[in-house]
Amino acid sequence: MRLPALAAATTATLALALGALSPAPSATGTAASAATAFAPRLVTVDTPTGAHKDKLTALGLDLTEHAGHDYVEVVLHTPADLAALVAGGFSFDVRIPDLVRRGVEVAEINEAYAARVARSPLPSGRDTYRTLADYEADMAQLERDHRRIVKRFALKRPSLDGRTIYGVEIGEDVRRPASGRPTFVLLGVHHAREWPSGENAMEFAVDLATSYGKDRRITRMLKQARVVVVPVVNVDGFDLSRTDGEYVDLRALNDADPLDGSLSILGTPGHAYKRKNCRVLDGVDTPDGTCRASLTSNGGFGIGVDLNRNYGGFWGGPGAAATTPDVGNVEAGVLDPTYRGPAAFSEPETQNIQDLVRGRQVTMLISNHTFGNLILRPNGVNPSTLGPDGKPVGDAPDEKALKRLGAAMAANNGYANIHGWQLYDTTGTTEDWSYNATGGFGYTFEIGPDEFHPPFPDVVDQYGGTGKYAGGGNRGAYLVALQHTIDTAHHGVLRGSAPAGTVLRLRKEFRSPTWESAYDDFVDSTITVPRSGRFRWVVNPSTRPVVQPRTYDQVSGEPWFARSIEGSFTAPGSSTDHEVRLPRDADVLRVGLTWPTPDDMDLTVYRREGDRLMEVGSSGNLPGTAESVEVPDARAGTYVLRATNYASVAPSHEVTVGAFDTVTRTTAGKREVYTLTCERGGKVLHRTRVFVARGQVRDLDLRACRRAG
Ligand code: 0X9
Ligand code: ZN
Repeated sequence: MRLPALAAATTATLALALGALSPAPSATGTAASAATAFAPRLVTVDTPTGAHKDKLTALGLDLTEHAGHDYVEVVLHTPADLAALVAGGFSFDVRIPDLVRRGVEVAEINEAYAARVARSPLPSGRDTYRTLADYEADMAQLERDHRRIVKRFALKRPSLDGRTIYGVEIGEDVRRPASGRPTFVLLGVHHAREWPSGENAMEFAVDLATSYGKDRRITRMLKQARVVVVPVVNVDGFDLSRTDGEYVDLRALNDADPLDGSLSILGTPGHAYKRKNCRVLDGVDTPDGTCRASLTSNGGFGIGVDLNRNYGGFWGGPGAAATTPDVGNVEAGVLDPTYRGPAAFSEPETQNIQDLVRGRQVTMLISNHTFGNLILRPNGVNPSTLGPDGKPVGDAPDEKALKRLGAAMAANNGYANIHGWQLYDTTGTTEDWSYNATGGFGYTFEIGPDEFHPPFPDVVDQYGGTGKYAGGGNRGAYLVALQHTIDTAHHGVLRGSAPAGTVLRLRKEFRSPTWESAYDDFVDSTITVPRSGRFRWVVNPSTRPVVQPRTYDQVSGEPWFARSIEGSFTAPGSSTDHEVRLPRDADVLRVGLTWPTPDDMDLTVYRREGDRLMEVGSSGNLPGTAESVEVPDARAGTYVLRATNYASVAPSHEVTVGAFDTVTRTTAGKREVYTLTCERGGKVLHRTRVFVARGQVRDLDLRACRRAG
């Protein structure tokens, strides 16, 4: 492992960090604040019911994707975070008590690993995490070593701190036009602290480049597709996290501390656990470096826009914080970990990916994150959620195929193949936009079991797979994704003949729905007809998933069974159970809880199964809001309705029950077409409309292009 030079600049950063910790540090004052400093920690919060999860989400804490049916892991950055959790009445276990110290341990493990192995089994042989400079150097080197198949390129917009963001394009004869070959986009590090997400993407790029010509399967696929890898989307955030991560580690290793160990334990790990980008003020490009200098009380954690809530897909909906905090949210607003930004695509980093995806036929996309060992597919919100059009969002129209491909990838890395919303709702994520705007399949990978940036050997294991998954891993999963990229059973094919050298352009303009309104969007990609005069263009379907017909169930009329039960005073912290017998199966069972005071009660609904109670729904709104639970497909039997006094002085409460039938409805849906133009020297020679469905091959008659030319 390489140690960074501890230069004057680093000492200045340390002084800044200290300044943030105690405004006027004197020698003794600093020692005192260091001794009492709050160590950021990872805790496992008990969430035995859905109501607990709702309440936890409303606290605006830094929830991780690592969660199960009865727990969620949460990073506590500040004493205020801890206080909010305690005040919320949550019980929790501390999993990593001090993330700064854990950083030291990880550094030591990495150092030992690097000393032990000359070369790791990774395609690059690397034995420690790349810095941003390493990524840039490696991409440049990969191009130098493999000029026929690797092209490095700069994304359209620089980062807020003025950095150029690079990616690599890989494929046979990459310097020639792609001539109708589809693209697989592989992304890393939307979230600054999620280092393995960049490593896995970069290693796959190295793997493809070095396997071409040696591995038959890879060589064949690189003849038919292009792979675009952007290993670090959030370059500013990553650089802060990566350098502070290392720096904190060194500070705590006393012998490497530039200030002699006297200041070795700080209250925050600097930016090591930063998540968002470097936007300090909405819409304002502050001077480069402002982000690093702006250490807030929680180590810079609050600064920035969450890039994975800033995309246009359902932007502004559930699971993303707005600029103004909701009532009752402790940290929501611009400081929230899921701050969505002031508008869809307000950030240069998301605009870059939008440009990339709309300018090619991206038939497959994976955005890598850490952690949780998950493969997540669209949509990001529960299908029963009422969407922007007032109707349930429903499943993605390609749900069956998305699930099947997820399973094929999961067979390689052993991850759980689930819907994005199964852990918590999100809107404005990468794949919710890319899938709904283009029809190209999109997934989030949550790499690794339990840490944002674990010891490096874990990266090696995740990439290549271990145990049952040895020889598979993320490498195997990405290869399945690449196979899907070229599998025309899932895409459209346009083919025909046109004069060699003609530019064919496929364009579609549309309004992409956000949660509140819609914005102008488009896709626009071109090919140049090859010398043979024959073209074959693999494309996404012309109709977007988001406008396809979708089926949902709607409650019809009055309840055929209704009950209202009065409950008496229930002491704080305790609960009262009420029972009802549902005489026959109901399409929907609705249960409500109200009480006369503006404080907090919760509702959990159970079905009696023998002598066990199975939870079938729960509701935990903020104080002053009534609770309601909807149980779909409720079978006849006994239901227990539990009213819990969370923090209420109410002398009584009322539980209502209603059973309803539903009718299945289908939205109208739309059929969309592309506009295809033939162009020469920028002049449009011919224009036609093209409809193409998944799996459809369209023979196009472009003789008109010839005549006009
Ligand atoms: O919250 C996120 O952005 C992702 N998890 S992370 O811990 N890496 O931050 C998950 C995004 C996709 N997940 C869902 N759609 N639920
Ligand atoms: Zn993430």
